Amino acid sequence: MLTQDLPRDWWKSAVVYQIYPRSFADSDGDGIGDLRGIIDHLGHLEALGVDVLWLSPVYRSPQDDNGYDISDYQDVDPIFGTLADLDALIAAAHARGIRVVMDLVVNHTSDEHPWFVESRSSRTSPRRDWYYWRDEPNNWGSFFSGSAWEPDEATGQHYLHLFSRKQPDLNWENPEVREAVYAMMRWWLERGVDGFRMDVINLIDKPGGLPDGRVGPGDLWGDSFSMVANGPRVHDHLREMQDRVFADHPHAFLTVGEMPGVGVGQAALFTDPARREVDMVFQFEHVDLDSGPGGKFDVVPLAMPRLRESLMRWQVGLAEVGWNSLYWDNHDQPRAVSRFGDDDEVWRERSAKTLATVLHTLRGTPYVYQGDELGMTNVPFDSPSDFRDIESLNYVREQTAAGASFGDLLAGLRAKSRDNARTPMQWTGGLHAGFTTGEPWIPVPPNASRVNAESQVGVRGSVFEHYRVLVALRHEEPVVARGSITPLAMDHPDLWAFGRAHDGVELLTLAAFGREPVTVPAEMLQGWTDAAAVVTTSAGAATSLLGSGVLPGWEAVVLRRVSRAV
Ligand code: TEU
Repeated sequence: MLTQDLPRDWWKSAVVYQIYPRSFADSDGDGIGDLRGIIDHLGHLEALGVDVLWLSPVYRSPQDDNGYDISDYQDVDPIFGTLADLDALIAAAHARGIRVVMDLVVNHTSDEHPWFVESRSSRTSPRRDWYYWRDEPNNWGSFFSGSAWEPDEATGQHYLHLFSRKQPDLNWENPEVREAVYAMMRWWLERGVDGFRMDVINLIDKPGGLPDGRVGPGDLWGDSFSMVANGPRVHDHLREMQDRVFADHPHAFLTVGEMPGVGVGQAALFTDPARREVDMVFQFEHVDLDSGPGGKFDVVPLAMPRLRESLMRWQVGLAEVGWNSLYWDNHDQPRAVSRFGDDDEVWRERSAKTLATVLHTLRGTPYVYQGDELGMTNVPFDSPSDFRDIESLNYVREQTAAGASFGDLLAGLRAKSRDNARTPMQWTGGLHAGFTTGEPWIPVPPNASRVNAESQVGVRGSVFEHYRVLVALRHEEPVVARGSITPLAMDHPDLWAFGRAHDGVELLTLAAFGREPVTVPAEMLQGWTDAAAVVTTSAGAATSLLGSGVLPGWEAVVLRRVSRAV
């Protein structure tokens, strides 16, 4: 059962599990995941030991962007179930000691939301100024390809949509808009939710006059992103939100802001508890490192040292003030083991466990995206009909219209399409991986016969069991949640190493990135030879490390000792 007398920063020792409802578990055979399916599989989360369930959107939606286009914030879309089902999920999760964080998508609504329907009804509509209308569009491009402006014949003006044309942006300068959002959030808190993940919340403050964006070489549109990201009034809005929504509520909630383009400095401001804005942010630096000048689908090689440099700089940058969200992937990113690990079947499990070991012993709140705990991989997409995601489909349409062939685009899509993360959860090696008795809305990848929960839960040495050990470590060892962080061997090409220390306890995380064995510098292991290996990706790895100072390829070990100093 849940206790409510929590420390304000309870989430520092929490692990969050993200569910993408469309792809988690289908209970009614329509091929699309739903709330009853999640309720039926809460045991999986409880077995993992996670503390929080982050639910991607289940609100009423035309599903143009799979629910990130909301037409009613206070109702559940029938494909996912009913409001009663959601109440049942919240109650069932709470009964298992798991808190529920909802997705708050308020940079934009659906164009089918009554607010927008009224706003577009006439130029003099009382809700006209709830959105951005202009006679002439500026040159901004949408994040999903094409212009960020859609003409409206009826009123002869254009409206702004940074994402799809069915996702018009709300005008947060309008206090009525803000009050409507705060009322909706309070309504969900009354229903028992434990916090919010806030979608692109650092894009809500558009620059006055909406000036054109820079057009780089080969760009079809002006760069809207740098024009709208991290506007100065975002801080004001978040502080007002704290006052208007959370302040007089006895509970301690979790708030995380998704903030593409946020830097370390801004993140420290956004997550400084004294400023009361958000508890943590999702920053994008490490998930953009393999994006070339042509954008996310223009994939460039990414060696571990660049990835390490970025994440360790964020570790050090928020070590004194602020807090990191730790993630390798989510419903918008390709699968971590394929992108940052090695998804060749010989190395897949080891690299999945090694990636998890690094992430879960860093300083911050770790997020597990559904399927990570099984080592699920990217998908060998082949043809345009394999894709479902509006971002990928719009990209193909725009690029082929500009003369590219699908073949030219396939490598980038295989590596970076969001559909890689959206294939059905692989519960069993059976029909449709046990996800549905119907036809799945997106195909189950071919490796489901090998990569599935049934063959891992309770199986010693499996990726799932390794995640269970890591989650337990964060609960049992305060040094993981609260310890200082010391980057080590930052010049080593294949060794990711760092120290944690708290209250006389020290940890040393050592991870070999790559298939070749890694010899750990002897001076780094001085004083650790009789330490306990509290985490190891295999028994052999700990023996080899403590025996000869060598970490086998794609293996990791966490050593624990009590400080000499104490
Ligand atoms: O994502 C915002 C965002 O930055 C991503 O769209 C990102 O740019 C892109 O996926 C990287 O390829 C949030 C949600 O997580 C995403 O699912 C929605 O599509 C988007 O906002 C609009 O709501």
